[in-house]
Amino acid sequence: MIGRRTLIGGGAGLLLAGCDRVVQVPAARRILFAGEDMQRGLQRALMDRSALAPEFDAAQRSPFFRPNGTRDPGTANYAALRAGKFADWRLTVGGLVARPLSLSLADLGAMPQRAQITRHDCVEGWSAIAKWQGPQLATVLRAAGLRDAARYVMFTCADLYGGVPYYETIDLVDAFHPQTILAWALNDRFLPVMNGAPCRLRVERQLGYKHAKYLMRIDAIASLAGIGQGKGGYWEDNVDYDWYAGI
Ligand SMILES: Nc1nc2c(c(=O)[nH]1)N[C@H]1C(S)=C(S)[C@@H](COP(=O)(O)O)O[C@H]1N2
Ligand SMILES: [Mo]
Repeated sequence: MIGRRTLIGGGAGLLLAGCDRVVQVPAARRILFAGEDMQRGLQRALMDRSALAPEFDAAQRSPFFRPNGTRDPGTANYAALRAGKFADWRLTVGGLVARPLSLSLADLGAMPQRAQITRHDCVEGWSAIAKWQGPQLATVLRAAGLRDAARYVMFTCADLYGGVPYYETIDLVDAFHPQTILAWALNDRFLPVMNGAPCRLRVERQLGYKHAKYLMRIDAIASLAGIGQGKGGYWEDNVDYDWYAGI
């Protein structure tokens, strides 16, 4: 097992040891923090990414879980699925998997469930606490069987931004994190349309924009390079949000 000590024993350890002095030398600081990739890599190396996000009591839930971003995808396809109470909705699981899947809401509900009361933090500066329920993403990925080359999981949504479906990606550490679920229930009811019906990602160690709503496809992929502008998500590609939005 690679522990925190092993990780900071490498390049990051040097940084930490000389931390006070290093940040006072502008040239050294520029070099050390030159690449955004390096900064992000350092943050990820120092974080215990398997740690659980805090969970709360039922009484601590927010009275209302406000929607943000798309409140209704509004496409003809989504309107038809919605009119049929999502009986015809299927979640396609493909890409670098051994067994592609097509899952109905009933299929998701029949899998082992995880329920969690967590706090959602939006980068725009609001938070809300709610209960989410659904199968762990890990369960679905194991059922599909990731191929060796898989490194990331991509989510494709029903809503369009500039004609293109909202998309997001996470790495396999977050994909297999125990609190990463495909939520179909919010506070013990089916997801409201404004919050991503019929199914949305909850990836509790990351900021709100990573929690893709209106899921249509999940694909195991080898790299972010071929998607959008290559930064791994709609906001990452278009507004410069960080790909790794760990909290
Ligand atoms: N498909 C899709 N997913 C999305 C968004 C969106 O516009 N479309 N907005 C994101 C943002 S910025 C946040 S904060 C949360 C908001 O979730 P909520 O609408 O349930 O509050 O969804 C995220 N997932
Ligand atoms: Mo957000």
